[in-house]
Amino acid sequence: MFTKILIANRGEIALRVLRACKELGISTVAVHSTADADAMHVRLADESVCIGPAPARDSYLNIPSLLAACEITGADAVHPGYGFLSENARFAEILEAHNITFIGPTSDHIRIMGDKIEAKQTAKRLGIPVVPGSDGAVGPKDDAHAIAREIGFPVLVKAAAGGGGRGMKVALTADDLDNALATARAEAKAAFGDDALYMEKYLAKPRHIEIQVLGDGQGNAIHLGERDCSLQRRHQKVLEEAPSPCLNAEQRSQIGEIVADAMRKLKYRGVGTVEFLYEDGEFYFIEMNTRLQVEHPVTEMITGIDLVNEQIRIAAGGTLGLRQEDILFEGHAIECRINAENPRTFAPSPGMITYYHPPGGLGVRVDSGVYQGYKIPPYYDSLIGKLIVHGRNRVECMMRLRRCLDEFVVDGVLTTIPLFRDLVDNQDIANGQYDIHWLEKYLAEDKA
Ligand code: MV4
Repeated sequence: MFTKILIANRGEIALRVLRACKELGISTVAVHSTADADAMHVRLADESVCIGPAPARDSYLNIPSLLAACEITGADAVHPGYGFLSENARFAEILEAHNITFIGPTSDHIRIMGDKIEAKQTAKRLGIPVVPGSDGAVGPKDDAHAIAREIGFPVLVKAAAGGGGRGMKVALTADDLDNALATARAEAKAAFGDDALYMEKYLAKPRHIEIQVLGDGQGNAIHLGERDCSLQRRHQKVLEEAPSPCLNAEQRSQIGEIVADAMRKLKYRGVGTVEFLYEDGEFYFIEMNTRLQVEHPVTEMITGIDLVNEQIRIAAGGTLGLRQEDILFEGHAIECRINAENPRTFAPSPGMITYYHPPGGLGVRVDSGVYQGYKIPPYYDSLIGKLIVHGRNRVECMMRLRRCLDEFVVDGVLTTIPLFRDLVDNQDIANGQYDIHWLEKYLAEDKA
């Protein structure tokens, strides 16, 4: 096992990882920018190192600085959290070259899944159902119109280097196709320096359902069920739940087994998430994330499994101790992302938290790095915490969530808490009847 882990992140996820390290008896090193000297992750870690100025590219994304911090403190492993360098294959390689363990998958697996065309071809080869589309990239010399006719309109043009919704263009009919391709190519070139494109059948009203997997890199892998993450705004998840209101146990185990089997063949190591669009009872692979995700706690709440503990044990060479039949799904969990933002305009609202009172009680978890008197810096994303609520069933979970939202006080900055108070009283949400476009429509109507 490791003796000292450096946590290459900040905020609530740095605390989440710290807690897992403490329970394993592993020393911790926090890193921070000059803007984060007063952050909670710095206070709770055994040691801390300032790695640069406020802008993330000079600190949390600064690989030489992070290497120096490992060297100075003698850390033998790095946990990247999510975002920042968590899906940077080069970072994983550099650490390994310095005999420091990257707590995550192999750099090869990170690289494959980072290229959306390669990811999709790999998924398909491993038996995962994918969205019908071009088999690989659509080059400038290919007959894009013939491919699109084969797929059937509307088609969606996507960037190989994209993901998270960037560089996508819909072509409703053949008349739109040249335009969609040209715009997508120009945007992809500018944003990623890679203009490789592919095409897919456009699914009009799907849900976003993702499967959590855990593998040990030695051919053992299990699934931990799904999360429904359909409630998004501008490709940012807002509320996530597990299980999905639209799946039964049989559907869960069917898609879960397909994904777990694929991960066994791939010899995948660590935690991963396989993302699907789900429409009319069918699953369609879109992407795979090779990191711990923001919304991992809803899975932890219904399975009782500590995903960060598993990540660390597996990175240290441990085998998967859990068998698929050991995984039992109990009750229902919902996560609300609490952002320091105006709940109507979503404009960031940094500043001092003058009063802070989180909810508590049975089935309630608050993952947050803030405290009363903490000054939220303006340089990073606006997530200040997550409220995760568990109940024996979805109805109990929703009632408990409503109670928790009433209890939650964050003064001094604006937060998205009022939005969640509205959502828990909405009939569609109560019924679990929503798709990936529901929230944007709701927000557009609400403003009228
Ligand atoms: C799609 C799609 C419809 N059809 N692919 C957006 C982010 C990226 N991960 C994939 N995305 C989509 N891919 C096909 N073939 C619609 C979306 C999409 C979306 C997906 C998940 C959650 C929210 C979304 C919001 C808009 C569009």
